[in-house]
Amino acid sequence: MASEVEKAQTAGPQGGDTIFGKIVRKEIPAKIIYEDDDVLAFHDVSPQAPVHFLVIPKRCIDSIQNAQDSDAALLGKLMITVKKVADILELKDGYRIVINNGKHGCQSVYHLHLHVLGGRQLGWPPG
Ligand code: TR5
Repeated sequence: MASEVEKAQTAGPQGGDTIFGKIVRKEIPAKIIYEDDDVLAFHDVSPQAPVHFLVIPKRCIDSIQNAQDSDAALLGKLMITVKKVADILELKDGYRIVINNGKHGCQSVYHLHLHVLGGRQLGWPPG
């Protein structure tokens, strides 16, 4: 199976629909932790830490680079959702929030998502 770096070499916007759109529409299953009208949080299928979940807007913004001024409230809500879900999962000792953007950022799914990683001591700097 291709690594995330390999996938990111060829990935790109897919006309606003991706595998995450299918998760939002419940066409494919995901381990959902939290959802409301605007956002969805679910466990990453290939966790890179004991806790690794994704927070996405239900409306597809393909990448942070293509976010608009009018998306500001929704972007803020994504951050607040991270905090809520971290409380639900009792990540009391901290966690990391990551947004991969574009090829060099290693983005493979072009539906904006915040990675949240925790449950162990993370290293720095990332690769
Ligand atoms: O590389 P970026 O930042 O785009 O991250 C994409 C993330 O989506 C990776 O961490 C993948 O493991 C994750 N991913 C990919 C799929 C998937 C998923 N997480 C939950 N459920 C998933 N399904 C059902 N299908 C995927 N292809």
